[in-house]
Amino acid sequence: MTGAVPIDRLFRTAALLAVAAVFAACSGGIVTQRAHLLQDLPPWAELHRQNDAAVIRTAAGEERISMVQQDGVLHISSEELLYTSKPEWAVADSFVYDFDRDGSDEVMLHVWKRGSFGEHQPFWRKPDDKFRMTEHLFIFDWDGRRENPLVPLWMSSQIPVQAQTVDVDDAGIIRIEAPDGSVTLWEWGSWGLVRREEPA
Ligand SMILES: [Ca+2]
Repeated sequence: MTGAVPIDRLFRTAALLAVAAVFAACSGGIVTQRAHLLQDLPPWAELHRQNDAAVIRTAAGEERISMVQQDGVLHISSEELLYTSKPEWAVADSFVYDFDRDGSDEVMLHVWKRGSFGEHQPFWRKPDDKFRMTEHLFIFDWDGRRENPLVPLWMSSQIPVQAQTVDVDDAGIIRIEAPDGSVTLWEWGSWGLVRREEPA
């Protein structure tokens, strides 16, 4: 039987090639979607880079983490990788603060994504709303014991202002600067962020 290839080996080879082709197609699709996501950001959008150590205060104590952010992807680690932001998000910036003043810190992300809503877009919205790049502020509780330690606390739909930069001061006041230089201030209300009047 020299030179003959067993039929089961042919099937295995064909199956492996098929799996490889599907994997290449899928990963290529993800890369392409990601590239289009970043390309479709408005020219004034800024995706900040950071490589910072942070301390998160929880009811059980303090946890030291590192937050590495580059090209719209955020990684949070302690001794091991704990969190990677979703591939369909471009994370512009991230913050740790006790926004709701309950004694435990939250993580807030400034995110670009397609569409104002998540999976459950209201039926009366136009289909093309799903593809428009929109800005969001997402606030998460932190639970380092969970597989995904970011637990959604408040997930905004599209924010009503353009945010080129977002900053948080020592009092937890969120300062959003638009590309035209105009500034709005936001803070935690009874449930979620509310606009704050400019100080006199
Ligand atoms: Ca809190």
